[in-house]
Formats: sequence, C-alpha cells, structure tokens
Amino acid sequence: MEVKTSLLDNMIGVGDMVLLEPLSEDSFIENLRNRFDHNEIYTYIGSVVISMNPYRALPIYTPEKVEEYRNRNFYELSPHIYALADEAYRSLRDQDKDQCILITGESGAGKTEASKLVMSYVAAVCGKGQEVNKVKEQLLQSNPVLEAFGNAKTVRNDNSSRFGKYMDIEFDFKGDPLGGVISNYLLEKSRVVKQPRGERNFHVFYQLLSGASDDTLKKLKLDRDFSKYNYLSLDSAAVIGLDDAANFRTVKNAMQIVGFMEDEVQSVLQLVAAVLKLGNIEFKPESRSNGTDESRIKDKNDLKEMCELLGIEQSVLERAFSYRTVEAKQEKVSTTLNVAQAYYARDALAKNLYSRLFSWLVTRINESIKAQTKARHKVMGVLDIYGFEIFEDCDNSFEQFIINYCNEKLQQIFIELTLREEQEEYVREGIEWTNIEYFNNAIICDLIENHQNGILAMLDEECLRPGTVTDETFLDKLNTICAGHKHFESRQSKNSKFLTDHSLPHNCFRIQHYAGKVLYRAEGFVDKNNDLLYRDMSQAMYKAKHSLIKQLFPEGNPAKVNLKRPPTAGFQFKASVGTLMRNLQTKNPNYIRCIKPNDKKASHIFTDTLVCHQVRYLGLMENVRVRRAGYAFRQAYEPCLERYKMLCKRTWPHWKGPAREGVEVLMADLQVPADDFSYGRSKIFIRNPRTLFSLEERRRQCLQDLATLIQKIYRGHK
Ligand code: AOV
Ligand code: MG
Repeated sequence: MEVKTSLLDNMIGVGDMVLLEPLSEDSFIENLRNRFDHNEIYTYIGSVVISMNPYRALPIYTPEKVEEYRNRNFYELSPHIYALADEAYRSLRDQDKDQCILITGESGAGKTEASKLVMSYVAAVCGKGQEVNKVKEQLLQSNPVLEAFGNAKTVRNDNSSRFGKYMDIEFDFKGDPLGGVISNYLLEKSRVVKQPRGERNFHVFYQLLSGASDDTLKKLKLDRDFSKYNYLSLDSAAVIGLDDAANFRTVKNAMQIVGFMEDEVQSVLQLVAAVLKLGNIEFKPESRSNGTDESRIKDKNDLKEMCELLGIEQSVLERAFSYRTVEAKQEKVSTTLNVAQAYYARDALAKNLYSRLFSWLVTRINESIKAQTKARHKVMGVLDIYGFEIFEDCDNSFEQFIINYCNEKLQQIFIELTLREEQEEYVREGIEWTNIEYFNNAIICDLIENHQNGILAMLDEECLRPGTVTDETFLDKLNTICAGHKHFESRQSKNSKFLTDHSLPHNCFRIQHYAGKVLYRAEGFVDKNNDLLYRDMSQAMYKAKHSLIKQLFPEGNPAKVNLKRPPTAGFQFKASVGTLMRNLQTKNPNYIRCIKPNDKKASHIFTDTLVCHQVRYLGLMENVRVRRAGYAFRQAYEPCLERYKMLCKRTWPHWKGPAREGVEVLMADLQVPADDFSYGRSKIFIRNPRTLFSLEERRRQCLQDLATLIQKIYRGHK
C-alpha cells in the first residue's frame, strides 16, 4: 500500500514516536531534539501529546491554525496541541463522552500554558452567538484573576502555579458552552509571609503596588515602594519580562468581565492591602514582674491602618495580639503571648486571610460562570496542577510534600489508564499479548496515603495526639513505622530496628518519588498540617464591619462555638485529591506530557540529560513500547464501518449485516495485510499508524472525487 499523507510528508524527524526506527532512549531524545530545533515542539506517542516548552512565542497559535485543525482527524496533520483539543471536543460533542485533559510535567514545563491553549482552542471552535460568547469570555477571563492571586515567581518558573486547579467546562448537546466549575487545591499559603531566596510573593501584591492609581493607593493606605513591606521579598521584586503594572489592568478588566462588582473589587484589594499592613506589625518584649516576657506592638500605625481598612476596632485586634484564650470545659483561660507567639499569630492570620480570600475568589467566579440551566450537560475537565518540585539542600517542606504527592497520584492515573488499562483491554478483547514491564508508583502513593500507616495518617495521628507534639516526635514515628520501606530513607532513629542512611541530616527524611529522590525537612510539618489560627484572631475578624472579611471567618462567630478541631491540611488535601481522581476516572482521558528543555528558562537550549531524566520518569519509553507492541489505533466496529465504508462497493452505501462482518469485507477489499490488524470482541485494532493514514488518505481522495463529480453534474444542469 502506498503511503502518502500530510503527516508523513515534509515531517521533521518522526511525528509519532510509535514509528521511530530503531527505538531506543537515544533515538527518542534525538528525535525530540531534532524536532525542537526546527520549532516542532509537539510529538505524539499514539494519542498522547508530548509538549516541549519553547520558552518563546511561536507563530503556531494563530486563528488560521485553529481553522486548519478544526474538524480534522487526529492523524491528518502534523502534531499539535490543537489536534488533541479538537479530538477531545469532537468526541464530547459527537459521541457524548465526557472528557478530561490531564496535563503533567515538572515545574516550568508548560502545563499552565498548555491548559490555556486547550481552553482557547475549544472556545474558538465551539458555538457562536451573544450569550455563548459571554460564557466563553467569562471562562477564559477567570484565568488572569486566579493567576494574579495564585501564581508567583519561583526559581523554576516566573509564573508558577502555587495551587492546583481543575476546571469542568460544561456543554449542551450541540456542543455550545454553558458554563463551568472550578475546583482549587491547597494554595501554598506559606508564601504570603515568607518566600525562598530568589522568589516572590503572589503576583497580585506587586501588581497592585505598581499598577494602581495614586488615588487607589491612597485609599488603601499603601506606598508604591515594595521595600516598605516586610512580606515582599526585595531581591527579586522586579522580574524581567513581567509587566506588573500592565498585568494589574488586565486583572481588573478580567474581574469586571467575570462579573465582579466595583465594590467587590475594592473589598478584595482592601484585603490584599490589609495583608501587607499586617506584615509590618512588629513586636517587642516587655518584662513582667514575674520574670516572663510579654509581647507589645512596636509601632501601632500599621495596626491602626489595617483596622481602618477592615473596619475593626483597634483595641479588639490589639488584644488578639496580646492574649490567647483557650476554652476547655466551659472555662475560658487567657494567657499572654510572648514575642514569638505574637509573630506566629500574626503570620497565621495573614496566611489564613489570604488563602480564604483565594478560595472566596474561586467561589465567586464559580457563581458567575456556573451554567444557567439544569439540563443534562457534557463535560470537559482541564487539570492544571503545580508540577513536581525538588529543592536542593533539604529545603523541601510540607508544601513540596503535598505538591509531589499530587503528582504521584497523577502519574498513577496515567499508569492505570495508558499502561495497565491498555494491556487489560487486549485481554478483554481477546487479543494475543505479551506484557511490558513498567514501574508502578502505587507503592509510593501507598507510603504517603495509606490510611493506617501512611505518612499523612501518621502526621495526623501526631497532630491530634495529646501531650507534647513536635516535628521530632513526628519524625521518630516515621522512622519507626516507615523504616524498611523501599522508597523511604532516614537516619536511624532510636526506635528503629533497621539500618538507614547515616549521611542524611538528623531532621530530614527522604522519599524516592517516581520523579526523583526528595529530601524533606521535618521542621514545620506538624504546624502546617495543624494550620491553627487562635480563636481570638478569628473572633476579631468576625467582629469586623467589612462584610467580606467577616464572611471569611465564620468560626469567629461567638454564637457558634465549636470545640471540634477542623480537619488537618493534609487530611483535606488527601480527600480532595481522592475525589478528583474518582472524577477523572469517569471521563475519557487525553494526555499532554510537558517537558522542560533546560533549567535556564531559555529558548533554543536543549539539555539532553535534563530531557532524558524527564522522559524516564514520565515513563514515556514504556508508553511507546506498549503502543508499539500493541495497536496504534482501535475503533468500535460500527463507527469504523461508517467512516470507511465508502471505500468499498460492497459496503457502500449500505451494509445490511453485522458491523463486524462489514469491517471484515472492507479490510479484505482494501487488501490491508492480515498481520496489521486484529479483530477484537467489539473493536478492530490496527497495529501500524501508516495503515490508518492510508485509509484516511483514500477517504479524503474519495470525498474529493465525489465533490468534483457533484460539481460536474451541477454545471451540466446549468
Ligand atoms: P508550568 O505550569 O508547567 O509550571 P508554565 O505553563 O507556567 O509552566 O510555563 C512556564 C513558562 O514557559 C511560561 O510562562 C512561558 O513563558 C513558557 N512557555 C510554556 N509553554 C509555552 C508555549 N507553548 N509557547 C511559548 N512559551 C511557553 V508550575 O505552574 O511552576 O508547575 O507550578
Ligand atoms: Mg502552572
């Protein structure tokens, strides 16, 4: 069979790794490099899209490109993220299958950009009309708002997502968008009060100070100078290529489109300003007659201004910075705070204030974008989370642990669905098959989330245990229970029977994640998991006249004293990730695997070792092997017959018998070599993508001939 298709013509390297000859890790990486050097950043492994971050704007996302990919079969054109988006959208619209787009890759690999490209493609090709356009615009404009509040410059990415985001876009039966729902996952709130060296706080702080008018800043009692604020790191305040002032205008405009009222925008900005003010409140010790130190506020001006912004009586907040009330058995006991405790209370308030504001923003956006009809709808979910992260020098904390756990779970879904499921499908369909080995990271997920002895369960147990609980007691517990686990290492603890790595620092433990070994510092785990906010603080916030802040601290309502502890941060995260995974499993998955070509954030640089590392841990070689050993393409008999029956006189225009027999007639008639396909119980499996391309090409030719014929007849009539 002669093969001539647009995909294989003029192709740089090989567009689908399944066709790569010979296949080895070296040839795989060479192919990626060759294509990358020629600006071909997308490559397929069957239906999986590999995306290399070009770190510069390429002219491949124009409206013309959108038209080119619209309604075309996946393999018809050269690899592009638009082909995946189109396939997912059409399958949702025409086959009524809910879809999810799973985007993975490490920090800075291009996940967030990819998610926006998918969303903008779908917005461009789905329905038109005033109402529909409004829905689309609101869905798209939710991005700049959430990025301003939830993204920050890190050492790996100037626009790093510091929260996980899953967005369901809902469509009606015609494929027109109805609305959407966003779920957010644990914001890295520690960033509000402290940032690692070379990193910034969340974008919105810098955007507000750079972009707001003098008048707005005056009303918010703010100074344009970043250096006036303790919570803003100075060494990296200005980021090359990032125009904070222009972005502030974009964000304000986006908020308006999404449907925020002017007074809501002002409320939000007042809270942002209040966080900055809060950071400037400082404390000094004052000795008491009994020999202890009590904390006093150094200069009350920032406190006063913060209280003015939020409509809080100054004495109420001042008291909350000086005392802590513990309620036990209907008795209230107040103790004074020392300086360290006062700083702790201040930072806990700032983190809570900001992260609750963020969750409120998501809820508020959801109110605007939710579908206005209760009619049944189809759903496309787009998942964009924070990528796998490793800091050197044991600087990984609870946040990295959570982020990396989330990435393990996603890798697990990928394995489940592309490697395991694929192999199981062959068995189900009765197709002969030899298993391909791959690393299954279920064992690491279990180490973290097992409800009896997983790390999160032990952290919770420690946090809820009476008595003195510290990060050391937590680490001791880990050392006892996890010692001996293949993916866990730490210094031998006094209780441990097992010998472990003595080169490790005392206060750390190491997990061998699917994507690499990460050394976590136990310090802060207990505290961050507890996420305690003194009741005096929430009560002070609840007393505010500012309606938004009051709303954010409902537990401060004295009428609703609830002595039950709120669930820990880890518990909540595990539960929400669990729900997410179950949700994803009900949908048809589409994968984008993002790869970072270098760690300099630079264009045109392709670092082999870095790419190789990612190819390995993403399991891409195994992915190709499974695909190659198996069948590149499968389709149920019915739609297969429908699509290609025009190629054979005996099946065209009608085939009376069972679809499977029709397909058999078709294959015989087209003389497709017998070893190139197999008949499963419900589907035909085609081994080589070339066979598919060839069928597609013949179909295209056939349609063209038909069109020419119709034109001739039409002219003849005239
Ligand atoms: P991430 O989402 O994967 O990291 P981003 O999507 O934010 O990474 O990409 C990082 C940066 O790479 C972007 O800000 C762009 O400058 C550039 N970039 C990525 N994809 C493209 C593209 N297709 N074309 C041009 N430039 C691109 V993180 O959120 O840190 O895990 O937490
Ligand atoms: Mg991101």
